[in-house]
This record gives sequence, C-alpha cells and structure tokens, in this order.
Amino acid sequence: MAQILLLNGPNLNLLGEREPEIYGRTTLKEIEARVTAKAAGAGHRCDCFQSNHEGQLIDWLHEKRSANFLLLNAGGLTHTGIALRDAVAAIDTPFVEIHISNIYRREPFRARSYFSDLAVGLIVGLGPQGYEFAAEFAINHLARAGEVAG
Ligand code: CA2
Repeated sequence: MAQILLLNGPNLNLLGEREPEIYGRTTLKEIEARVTAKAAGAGHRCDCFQSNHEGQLIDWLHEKRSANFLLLNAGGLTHTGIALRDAVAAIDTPFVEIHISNIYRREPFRARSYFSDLAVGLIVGLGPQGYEFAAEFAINHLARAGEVAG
C-alpha cells in the first residue's frame, strides 16, 4: 500500500461555493472523497489537507515526507510561494501540479508557477475532474515504480 497526498492551498476551501464559472460546482470535500476512493480502489491510502496558511502547508508536508506521491494545487501560492516550493523540493516526493482553471488563459501573472519545473507533470484547465485524472496518473506511476523496484 502506497501513501498518496492531496494538498490544496489558499482559498480552495471555497470550491463549489464561489465563482462556479471559473472553478465549477464541486466542493473540496467531494474532490477529496473521489480521490480517496480512487486511491483506495487501487489499494492505496490518501491523506488530504487544505490550508490558507503557507506555514501550515509546509509543516504538513514535512510531517508526510515519507509519502510516495503528491497531488498539489498550491492555489495562489503557485505564483508566489518560494517557501512552499522549497518544501516540495526538499521532501523529494514525485508530484503532479493541478490547476482547475487554465492558468495560461487568465491574467499574465498566473502563467508563472514556482512548481512546474519540479513536477512530474501538470493538469491544467480540466476543472475539478483534473484531480481524478491526477489520481489515476499517480496510481499508474506507483504501479510502474513498483514493477521497476520489484
Ligand atoms: O485554477 C486553479 O486551480 C488555481 O490554482 C486556483 C487558485 C488561483 O490563484 C490559481 O491561479 C489557479 C485560486 C483558488 C481560489 O479558489 C477559489 C475557489 C472558489 C471560489 C473562490 C476562489
């Protein structure tokens, strides 16, 4: 059994409640439940966390540093969060960067990410379903890593 992490940054607790035209109508609780169910279906555990505070996100990642895969939507910290980037780099856990909206079709400041160059890959602009695609990728990635290790 592998451990998958789902980490969401600032304001993503508001999913499904505000700005549905940009972020959809699915709540974060629903996303967490769907990703956890997908992980469980493949025999893996999923730990979920959201915070509006960069330090709390960093502390949680430090605690979970032995995890096998990370699904990360850093919210607005994507474009500003050097300390969170350093934490992600330090724990050495492979990760997929997720954005619900297409950050390349929005304000120019959203096109810069402090995480993309460290990520295995990105899922951008596919709505809340992007989290489920990322979970499927993580499961396949872990299976491939297991084959290599085994
Ligand atoms: O598209 C994404 O997933 C973002 O990471 C969301 C961040 C934004 O700063 C990034 O540029 C792109 C913002 C999250 C705000 O979340 C809300 C959700 C519902 C209602 C209001 C805000």
